[in-house]
Amino acid sequence: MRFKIQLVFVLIMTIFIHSCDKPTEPPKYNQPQKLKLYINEFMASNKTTIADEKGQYDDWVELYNGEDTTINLNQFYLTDDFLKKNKWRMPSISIQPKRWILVWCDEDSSQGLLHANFKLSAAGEQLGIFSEDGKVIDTITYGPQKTDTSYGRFPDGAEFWKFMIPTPNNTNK
Ligand SMILES: [Ca+2]
Ligand SMILES: [Ca+2]
Repeated sequence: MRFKIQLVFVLIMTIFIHSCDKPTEPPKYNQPQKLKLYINEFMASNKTTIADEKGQYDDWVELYNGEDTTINLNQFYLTDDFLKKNKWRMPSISIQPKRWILVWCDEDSSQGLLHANFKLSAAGEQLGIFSEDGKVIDTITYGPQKTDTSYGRFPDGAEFWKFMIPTPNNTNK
């Protein structure tokens, strides 16, 4: 009888200790889905690939909407410095589902809404999209770049990055 009681006690303690060991994770269904807005492709050294509205071969970043719904960019910031998450507030322009948009990185906002206030360093640097409250939407830290070769995700929105034949405003190849 005493043995049985001891056994039950040990069992209860084992279950208790085991349940204490488990890290407390929020239930899966409760986790917010990350917004599928991506830095999809960029060119930090553009000599002949594509010119902006003023005929200038400036740096560019292609964003991609991987969602099934339209995303308005006006609630997000684009930056080349993770310490300045709100460097450039994006304009009130929408990206259709599974489509792209080009942002010129030419430090010349007088040329249009999609002209950021920074350029890209071909030697390598950071690029990030942040929300109004500073949450990470997407980031990349890249190394040295090649002229007229872009660097992008393949396929669109994927984890994998590679140097590629440029496809501004189109699906990555
Ligand atoms: Ca320009
Ligand atoms: Ca592309």
